[in-house]
Amino acid sequence: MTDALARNVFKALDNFKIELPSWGFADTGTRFGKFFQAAAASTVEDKFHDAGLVNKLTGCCPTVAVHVLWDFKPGQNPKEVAKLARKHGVRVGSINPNVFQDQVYKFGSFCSPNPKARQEALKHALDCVKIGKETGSDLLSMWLADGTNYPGQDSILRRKHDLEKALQKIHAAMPKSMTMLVEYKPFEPAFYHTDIADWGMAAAFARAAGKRAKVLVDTGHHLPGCNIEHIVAFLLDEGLLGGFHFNDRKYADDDLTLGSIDPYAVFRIFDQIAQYQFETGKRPAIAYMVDQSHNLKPKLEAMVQTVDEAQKLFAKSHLVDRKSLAMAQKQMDIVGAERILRDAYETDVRGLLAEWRLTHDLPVDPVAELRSSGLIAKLGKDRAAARKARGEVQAASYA
Ligand code: PSV
Ligand code: MN
Repeated sequence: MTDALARNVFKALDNFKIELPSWGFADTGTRFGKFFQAAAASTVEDKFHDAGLVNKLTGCCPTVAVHVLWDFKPGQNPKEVAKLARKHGVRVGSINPNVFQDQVYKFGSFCSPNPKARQEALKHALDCVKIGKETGSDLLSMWLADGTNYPGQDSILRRKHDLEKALQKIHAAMPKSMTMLVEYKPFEPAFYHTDIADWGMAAAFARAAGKRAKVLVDTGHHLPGCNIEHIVAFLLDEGLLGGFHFNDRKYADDDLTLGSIDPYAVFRIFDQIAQYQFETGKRPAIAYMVDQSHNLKPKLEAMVQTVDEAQKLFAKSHLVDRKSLAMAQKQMDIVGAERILRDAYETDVRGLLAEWRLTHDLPVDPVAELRSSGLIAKLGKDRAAARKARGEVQAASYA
């Protein structure tokens, strides 16, 4: 590898920041059960502590996504939460309204046939805009659980119109510095139709909302076989790619570690972004965020593993010989073009990444560093004691 190429990868890595989800550090489960971990975060400060630790180990996770109902106490001054984040060397990142948990949202939020639910959802989203202003966040991440379970259950058109109106109001309340991200999901928790089922609907809703609304691509939210990198290239060209929620899935959205099932697919996503930058010279702001709640893997290890994996696949995408690729494409040399992509993908970048880490005073293998540190066991003991002192009971964990 030439020095120039290595420098190019280093520069790309310097600018590659990944946001961690506060909810990825707390005890979570599936709808069938919850398996507890002694070291799981139980307070918002624990979550920032853990995110701060991942940031220290990897050097690329300065912000933490917050889920408003889970991370802010009613009436709490949001500035206090922002201060807690700073105490642990991180900042509050995207603000995630929660319009799916309360009883009033039984039939949806912005799309509900119940006007009370629509009003509550709007009020909550507007409060989230305020929280964003006070915490210094510039991202409002909109995911709705809205949808129906049965044909005929509700008017799909009425739901669409109500959602458009709500998004416009929220967008109008946002400061100029804020971007709204519109996330889509083909199913779950609604199983007949979801109101924002795919990227095309998310794009249409974003356009209807206003100029500062873009699409959020959660890598796990696609039907099997979907060509996600094509979606990414298309959205980039439309100026509508806002960001990602990283995770992987084998069948449906199941929060698996990014790249654990199909690393080549993740590489191809990064490749389309690098290709777009090469062809247009533009550097669009893209929010790279993790959205994984591990209920079996130790949460901190899984998070560091995810970041490491993302950096590897990202680095590989910056090894693609873009000029030769353009030539092969012009000559309609399919095998030649594919071999150029595969060459980059098959390059072992672990040495390169280790060098980049050394230049930033970071551990060369952050997963190994965490695993050998004994930190997770220590946190488990400390947090068990803290929970006991607070009178909280966590079911005995298996491991
Ligand atoms: C929904 O499945 C989702 O992907 C949304 O981004 C939520 O905010 C997140 O997971 C946590 O529930
Ligand atoms: Mn998501």
